[in-house]
Amino acid sequence: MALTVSEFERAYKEEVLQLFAESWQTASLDQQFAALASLVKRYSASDWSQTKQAVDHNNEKQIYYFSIEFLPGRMLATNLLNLGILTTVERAFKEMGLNFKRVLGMEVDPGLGNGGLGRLASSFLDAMASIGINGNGNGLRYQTGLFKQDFLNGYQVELPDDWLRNGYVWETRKIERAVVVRFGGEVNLLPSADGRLLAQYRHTENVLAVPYDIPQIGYRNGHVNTMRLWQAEPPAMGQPLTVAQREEISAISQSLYPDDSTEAGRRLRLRQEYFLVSAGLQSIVRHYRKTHQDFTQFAQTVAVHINDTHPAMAIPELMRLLLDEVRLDWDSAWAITVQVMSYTNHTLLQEALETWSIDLFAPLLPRIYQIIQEIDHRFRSAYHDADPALIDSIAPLGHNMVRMAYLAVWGSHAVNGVAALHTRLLEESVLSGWYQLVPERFSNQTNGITLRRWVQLANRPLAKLLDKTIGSDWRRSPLAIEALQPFADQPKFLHKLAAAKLKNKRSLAAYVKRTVGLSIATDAMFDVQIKRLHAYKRQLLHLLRIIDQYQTLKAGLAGGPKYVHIFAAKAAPGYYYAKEIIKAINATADLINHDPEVNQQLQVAFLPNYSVSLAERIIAAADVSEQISLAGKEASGTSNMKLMATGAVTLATMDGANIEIYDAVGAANMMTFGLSSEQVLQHQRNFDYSARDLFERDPRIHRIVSALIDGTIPGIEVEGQDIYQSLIQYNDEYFVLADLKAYLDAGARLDELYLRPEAWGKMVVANLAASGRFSSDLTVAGYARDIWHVTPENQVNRH
Ligand code: 26Y
Repeated sequence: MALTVSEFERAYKEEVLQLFAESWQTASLDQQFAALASLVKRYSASDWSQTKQAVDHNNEKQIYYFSIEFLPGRMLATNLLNLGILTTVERAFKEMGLNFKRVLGMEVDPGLGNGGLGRLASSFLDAMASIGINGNGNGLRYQTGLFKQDFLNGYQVELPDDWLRNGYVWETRKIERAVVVRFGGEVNLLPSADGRLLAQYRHTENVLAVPYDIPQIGYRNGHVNTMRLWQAEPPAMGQPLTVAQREEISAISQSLYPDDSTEAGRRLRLRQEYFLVSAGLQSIVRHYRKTHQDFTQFAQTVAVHINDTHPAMAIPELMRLLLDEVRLDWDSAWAITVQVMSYTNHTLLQEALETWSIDLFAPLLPRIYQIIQEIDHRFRSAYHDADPALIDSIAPLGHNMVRMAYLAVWGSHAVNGVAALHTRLLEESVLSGWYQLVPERFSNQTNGITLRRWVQLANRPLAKLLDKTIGSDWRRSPLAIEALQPFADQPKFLHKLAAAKLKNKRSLAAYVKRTVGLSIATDAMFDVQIKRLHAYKRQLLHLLRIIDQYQTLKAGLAGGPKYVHIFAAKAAPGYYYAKEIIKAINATADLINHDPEVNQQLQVAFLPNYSVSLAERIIAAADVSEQISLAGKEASGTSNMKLMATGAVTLATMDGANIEIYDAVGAANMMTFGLSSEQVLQHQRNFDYSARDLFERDPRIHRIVSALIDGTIPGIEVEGQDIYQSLIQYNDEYFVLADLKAYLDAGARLDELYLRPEAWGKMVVANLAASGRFSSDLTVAGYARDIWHVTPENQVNRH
């Protein structure tokens, strides 16, 4: 939008006055934030309304991205950038003598997700708006988000995230769009006038689903989509409810499950999933009916995307609506459902594949269960010629279980994994039966990231340098950053690049000082591992390298570059082993940071409360990106992309999207090591891996691992023992010791390169130049083409 500095200033001052009866000079930071955000909302309102009108008017297809998690991050800077008024507003704030950065920092960072899957969902919403497709989010408005993490004596403590305390400026409550979601009770199928059975419900628990809409502004294209979050409330009318009943209802959208891989709190979780799906689909169907006579157009105008299996009940729920309310016959309803639905899988971990026991499921969702039984029955009949053992092993209903992934594949026309290796492993293992049956449904859609957020906003020094060096095309066309490649050989440019990095390191160092009181050396290599804490992600492997560096320094054998190791990671509250790793890292950090013999060369900072906004601070300052999961376990990873896109070099196993990064930058610009997923599989099949052998035979490994139990690291008597046992006694499920030697060697090679600034700079440039392909604009363009069958208004091409 067009806006001059003085126009903005006038509007802003008026906004402060109107909202708070306060002069702009005396307004608090909170008020400054609120006034600016409210103005931005106003600026986007007409585009928002026009986008919605155009959709209806032109009968355009809408994508609904159903996800139990969203991690949008702070939205003010993004919205200003996407409206095209960021620099104008910054200039105005400067003129007024106000601190723009601090105002941005007043915004809450909604933690409505655990990690990768939630952040991906939000990045897709940004991308859909930015490439100009009608794509809406459908999620839950959790009253409390993911816990805030603090450390007490090195242990993780979880604090509630009361993110709505001061209201959420971007949302609008749409009570007139509320729908009722029913749980429990009895369903009877009664004959009706049209000769078909009519589902009659009795004694159901009725929950009011109230939508809150949040605008999702596209990048400088006037396109504004909607993220809709549902809140559960007791219905205003009907039977009076007891306090306990009301609480049970509100509990549905009370809190996010702070768990991203293991099963937990089953019943409430199931209620959340159905609530999300039913509310979303009821509102879609209702909207469609307003503008259409019949359902012949439904699959051409609606696509529903299921983000992992948590919303997979969308399949039977859409069937329910089409059968019971629209009154279509089964075959027509099923044909529509399959055309509408598509499903992304995000995990290969067996324990994260969702199943529901029928004992729990059937009484809570009787009609949905009936429909799943029918789906299962018809699936089995459709394949009565096929191998019965195969069919039985992949049918939606298993032994007393609803198998959500299988239901999702059968009810969707498209299924995808999130990186090439992940998709291949899905086809070969987790979903191999399904791949045999319906191979045409499978495709790979490698994840992407919002480069605008990670580069344009979170790495301003780099962004400025890019503008000066190659012009600003890269801001709109991600692949245009390839033009940077020739500068890999220009020492002057490399110098500026290093200066930009140093600036980012200084900002991060100031933050670290402020928050944890540690002064980190800004002339050190910043070696970063940021992601959820999980055994398979192997933060332990990183810790063992740090112990090795410590022991080397203590033995008086210095030599490598100065190091600052930076961790950020939350562990699921019930994940005991992950919490032990946190304690072990913190204890090691404590030891190292306080030892004057080593702390000039080596430091460790574990920053509490990893979140989108903390990631924004860390990533721009990183030199090394640790992506060291056991091969075959990390579906994709996305911090790997964020880090390479902002000038870090990747130290990685051949896992997830690390492989695509490797393909993009080449062997010379990335450091890979360790077992391949095939080798891991082979060891698992042959039972020929012995961690104890490695420990006993390799003196270096022996020395490193012994530090966990011999008192080297004070304060981990229990944790050190447990971790040691997991490696030696229980044979190291994640092959940490198997990869340790290769990891240390790879690290040493990286050290040598780091000590040669030009060699390092070359690698950084190669990474930056190749980063464009990881833009989620391109990823989403792939979904649009292969899965949703819509054409973006703004053309973006991956190839
Ligand atoms: C069933 C339930 C407990 C559950 C809840 C959350 C299961 C899984 C999850 C979340 C999974 C997740 O975040 N997966 C990550 O998705 C990213 C985006 O595709 C990937 O980059 C990352 O490798 C994967 O671990």
